[in-house]
Amino acid sequence: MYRETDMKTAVRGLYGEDYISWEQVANDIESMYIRGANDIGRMSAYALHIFASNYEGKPENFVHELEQTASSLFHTRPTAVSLENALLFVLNSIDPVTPVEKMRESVLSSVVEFFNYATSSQDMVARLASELIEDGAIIHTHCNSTAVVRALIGASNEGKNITVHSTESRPRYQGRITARQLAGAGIPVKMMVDSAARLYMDEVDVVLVGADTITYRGELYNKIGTHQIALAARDCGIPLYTLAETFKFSPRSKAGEHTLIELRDSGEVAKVEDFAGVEILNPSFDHTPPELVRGIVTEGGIVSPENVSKVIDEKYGNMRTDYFY
Ligand code: RI2
Repeated sequence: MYRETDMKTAVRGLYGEDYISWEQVANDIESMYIRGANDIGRMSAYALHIFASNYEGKPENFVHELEQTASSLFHTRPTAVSLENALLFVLNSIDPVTPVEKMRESVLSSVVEFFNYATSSQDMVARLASELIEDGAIIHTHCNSTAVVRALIGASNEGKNITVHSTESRPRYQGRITARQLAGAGIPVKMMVDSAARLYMDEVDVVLVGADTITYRGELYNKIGTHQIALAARDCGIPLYTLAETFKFSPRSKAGEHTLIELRDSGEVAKVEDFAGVEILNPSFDHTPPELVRGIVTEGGIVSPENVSKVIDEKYGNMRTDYFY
């Protein structure tokens, strides 16, 4: 578990960087140097740790400037609710009528608490998901979910002989990261272009994917291409599970708030100058309906899509969640 005193060391160990400003963290999240829903949650919280540690402004401005900083971080990647929930966790930790030093301490301690919670919940999700994987299974995964990679390596380390199909996940090719990570752990991997998923789905026993946001009605927002893989899985009668720590559940979606799908720069897809007159679309995520999701593996166990609302009500019922709207 991390302590307040070793947060900087922890972050250096995870990302190889010494972050001296919250803006540096925001830039690295936006550029996807820091990526993955769990990581961007932890690091957006850590950005508030840097803000609070360095704050030298007027005491009466602390809350406003903290909220402004959180809002800037919120807009770096709008789809993964892990980022928003991390910021909400910290913002809800302060009592604005207490002295600024007390509020600063609340921010610092809540960041450490969130960091530890995000770490331990990913451990549990990976462990529970590895139990879904049978010896001899072929598993399809998409993009690069740390929770999924850890579950697969865990199953392999338990002696299960598995093979993984990994779709490379254009345009940023996070599925290639997955392929290298699993091959490096000695797991047989077959990597393919995204559009090959259906052709090989007949060989697959189970699909495991990560999650960026799970909505109140159990809809899954994940890397672009996930919905098509879910349709292919249903076509073949194969279950799809998503691995999602509960800070990837969206309290805002209870009010029917639509989850924004991040549209990234067209230049990630192709050289724009080579396609005069062509609109190049680059949505980073899509949304998979709950009926295509067999279960959501959380740190508290497997949740069915229809029960997500209960988890959100229990977890977020007493939190203020309207800071950014
Ligand atoms: P973990 C990633 O998004 C993928 O969509 C992945 O499924 C999800 O975050 C969850 O990742 P991006 O950051 O939290 O690559 O399981 O855009 O690592």
